[in-house]
Amino acid sequence: MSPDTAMAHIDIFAPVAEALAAGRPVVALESTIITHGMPWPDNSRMAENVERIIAGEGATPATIAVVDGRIKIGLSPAEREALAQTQGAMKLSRADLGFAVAERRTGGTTVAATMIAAKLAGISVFATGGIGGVHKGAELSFDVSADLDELARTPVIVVSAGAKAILDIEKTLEVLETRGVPVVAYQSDVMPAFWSRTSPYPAPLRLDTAEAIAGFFRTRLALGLDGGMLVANPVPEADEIAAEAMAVHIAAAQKAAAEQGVSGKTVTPFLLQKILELTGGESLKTNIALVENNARLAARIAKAL
Ligand code: PSU
Ligand code: MN
Repeated sequence: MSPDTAMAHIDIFAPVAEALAAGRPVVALESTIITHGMPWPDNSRMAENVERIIAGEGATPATIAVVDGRIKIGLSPAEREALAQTQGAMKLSRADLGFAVAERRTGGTTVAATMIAAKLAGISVFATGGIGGVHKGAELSFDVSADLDELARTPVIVVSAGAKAILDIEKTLEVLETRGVPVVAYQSDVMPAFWSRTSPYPAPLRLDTAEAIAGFFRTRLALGLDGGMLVANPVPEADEIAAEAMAVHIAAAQKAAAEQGVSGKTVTPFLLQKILELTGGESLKTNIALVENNARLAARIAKAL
């Protein structure tokens, strides 16, 4: 049998390969947000804008996905558009990334799977919307995202707007602390709550510049502390939805999910879609704004590294 190495399954888009070879800053982007997080054509426009923002900051964007069994590190505009319109794409995490490769499937990579792929390609900074975490009611459902374990084991900086407010933010912070994952709020003393800038929960750590975040990451590597770190970047004020308003919609979406018996991987996409309907599209506008905001900060961190 010929040796079957990771690189045999990976295609690095030429501009990304060039940037990596030259040691220029690269920012990874996930694709579950494209395949499962937003409807077409907003998902496509979002994906394009986010790449443009990263390029505008002087870094190279690398949207990561699995297409017909190939792990793509960076997509061409045509590939990105095709993915945005793919029906029935898988939602890939650590458990099924290898399955999609072996079975030549197509899927969006979650935070966990994107971290794995970014690390294989030598990319240290990754921008998303919100990470997965501990779901409300997890004491009964055991629904805890694999994103949290991945943050604990894979050395990538994940720039997010916190944990999605559909989650139990307090329990999510507890699990991250247990697993030794640093959670750094950017220019804030409290954890942001995805669509809202604030939550009742104090930020475990705070840093105010991209340089300081890069310095912290380097120090952890020097100390041999493995695993990644989570940066929580509050959505811009102009785009936020007040936490009290969101709480009503989140509760209604959760009730609908329970009534319809939604479970497992479909929970997060179901809740996001329901909340989009309940807010008349406002939640989607905010979601797009916060991803763009995270992309900007991620590019600055990548440059500082
Ligand atoms: N952020 C968004 N929209 C999304 C997601 C994040 O703004 O759809 C995705 C991410 O890919 C994250 C996943 O990893 O939701 C979490 O899913 P789960 O709760 O099933 O682990
Ligand atoms: Mn889950």
